[in-house]
Amino acid sequence: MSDTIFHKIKNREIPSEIVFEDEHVFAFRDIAPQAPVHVLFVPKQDFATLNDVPADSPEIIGRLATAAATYAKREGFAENGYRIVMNCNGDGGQTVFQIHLHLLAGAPLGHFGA
Ligand code: D5M
Repeated sequence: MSDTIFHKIKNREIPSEIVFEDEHVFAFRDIAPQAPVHVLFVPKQDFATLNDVPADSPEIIGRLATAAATYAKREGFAENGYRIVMNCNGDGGQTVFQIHLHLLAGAPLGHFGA
């Protein structure tokens, strides 16, 4: 769990464009963007999936969402809008097992389902 690709990005061991960082969260551009803006927000504390975040620590997730909103406002697309998504385990489509919030923006996004 301490050697995922996202750890290597956090530690600058592999190249990535880090676009946001504070005490608790770092964020970088997704390597396979699904929208004109596609940024991943990752807590500096390690959790493999959303299921592993203690119920009495909602701030872990809250910080990801507020970091995404801060970034959206800073970059000027907050008013137009954006989407945040977190995938969990197989059916959710999770492929990297270090929790992360996807921020998608830059174009009207369709509704989605199964
Ligand atoms: O999302 C995992 C996301 O991680 C997926 O959209 C690709 C992205 N990814 C994988 N490797 C990299 C690197 N090296 N840089 C940037 N982005 C990366 P999930 O929700 O787990 O499916």
